[in-house]
Amino acid sequence: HIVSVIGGKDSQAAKAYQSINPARVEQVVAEVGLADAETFAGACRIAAEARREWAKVPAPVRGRVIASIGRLVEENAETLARLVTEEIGKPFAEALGEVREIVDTCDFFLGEGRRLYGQTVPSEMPDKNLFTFRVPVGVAAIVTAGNFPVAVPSWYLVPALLCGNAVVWKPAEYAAASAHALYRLFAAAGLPDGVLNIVFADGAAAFAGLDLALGEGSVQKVGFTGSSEVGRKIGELCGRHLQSPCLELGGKNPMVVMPDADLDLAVEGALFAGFGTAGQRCTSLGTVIVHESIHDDFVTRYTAAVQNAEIGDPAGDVICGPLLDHKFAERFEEYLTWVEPHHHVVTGPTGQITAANPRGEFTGEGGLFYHPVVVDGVRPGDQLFLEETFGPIVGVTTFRTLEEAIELANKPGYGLSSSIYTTDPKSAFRFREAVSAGMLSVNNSTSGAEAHLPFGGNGKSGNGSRQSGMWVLDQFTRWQAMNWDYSGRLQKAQMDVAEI
Ligand code: UN1
Repeated sequence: HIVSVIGGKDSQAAKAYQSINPARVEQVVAEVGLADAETFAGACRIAAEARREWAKVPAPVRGRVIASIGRLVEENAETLARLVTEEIGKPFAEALGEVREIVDTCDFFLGEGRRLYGQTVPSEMPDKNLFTFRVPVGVAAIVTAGNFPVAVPSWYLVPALLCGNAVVWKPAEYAAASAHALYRLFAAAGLPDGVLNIVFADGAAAFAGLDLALGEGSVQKVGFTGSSEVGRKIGELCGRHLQSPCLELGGKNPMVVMPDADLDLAVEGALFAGFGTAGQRCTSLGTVIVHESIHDDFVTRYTAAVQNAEIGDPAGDVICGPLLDHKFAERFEEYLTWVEPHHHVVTGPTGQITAANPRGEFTGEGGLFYHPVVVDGVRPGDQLFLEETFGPIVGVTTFRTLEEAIELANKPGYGLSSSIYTTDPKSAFRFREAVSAGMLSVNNSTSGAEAHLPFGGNGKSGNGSRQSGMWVLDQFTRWQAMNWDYSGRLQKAQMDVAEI
């Protein structure tokens, strides 16, 4: 049984929720107490108190706390990864990779505690110095999805804390046990009470609580990772309170396969990006845009690879586990209705897998497992081409020229990740220049971004904010400019221009 922890204390719950194991839906992983809107706003008030002392702790000392978090996560990596696998059905190897991503993030930011550089800037007047300082924003409210229940939250939590902010974190309910375990590791690293608070709440309560907190002025930054639809609502809410959130939303990530590509490599990349994490990464592959001259060859090889992919118990060595939760399974059923008569499902049956697979090795009875689906013949106007389908389904379409491929890649209007397979640097660089995506890979899949590069998207994938690496510092600090005049007289900028 787990509940919100606010100011270091377990908090009262307003409502009960059960987090289940999607590979065995009968198994309850955690009974979760959900908070109401007032409790959420109360947590923000407590954070607003706690952040004052935390901001005074020297940044290098905060960096040492981040180092301890990294160490604790590393020491508990297998246990945490096992819990992630149990709670959201992520294959164990991927879950371990996700935990590794937290350690990478801590590695990066522990040193940032000794940098957090400001600047000295020349003045237009003599005997005057100009400086800039990074100032913590205050309280960050972080709302995260459960497909990366520990790594993606850490992308916010670690830099926010390092920069001297307090945090109220609302994880996804269906990943509550993983989130709570991560919270405990953060707390054990020596964060003062109230600096990091975890609040379990349903979307409506969190939204209302956030509205209250923004109105009261106890939250200065909102970070949200989740669907484009909810992101839009968060953006509107923040806009009303004159705040600009950090939004990391969905993706319809394209992979362009040029005629000169290494096809085996492209097939392997499309398999991992399309069906790893059961297609439930924001960076998962949406559509393969393959040159018409190699289309048949690609589809034959890709179909074979997908049909041979291991699906089943995520604790084992599989590529594709179950969907995250009942809600996601229901939505995926709806996405499957987007398959149109002119499409060609090349992989066989679609829908939930209820019995042993054709090879009789299926280890997932009683879970939210779905057949991986490859749909050929998708056209630019199709819903399947245009919208994110968080789940194991990949579309295939063809092109004639690189410019046409780029147009197809940009058409859905998302802009998170993208990829091109080619042996010609000219094609790769032209694609880089023209693709509207925050991230692109050359000869690698759309997923698997590293923790020290900017992560984020354009268009429906976000508001241009970037996470990870040094770029995220601009989310959790504000620039403060200072001028110091030691001339002993009032020098007026723009008016007292120095003569030469
Ligand atoms: C997400 O799905 O929200 O690049 C993030 C990747 C991972 C992160 C995915 N490192 O696929």
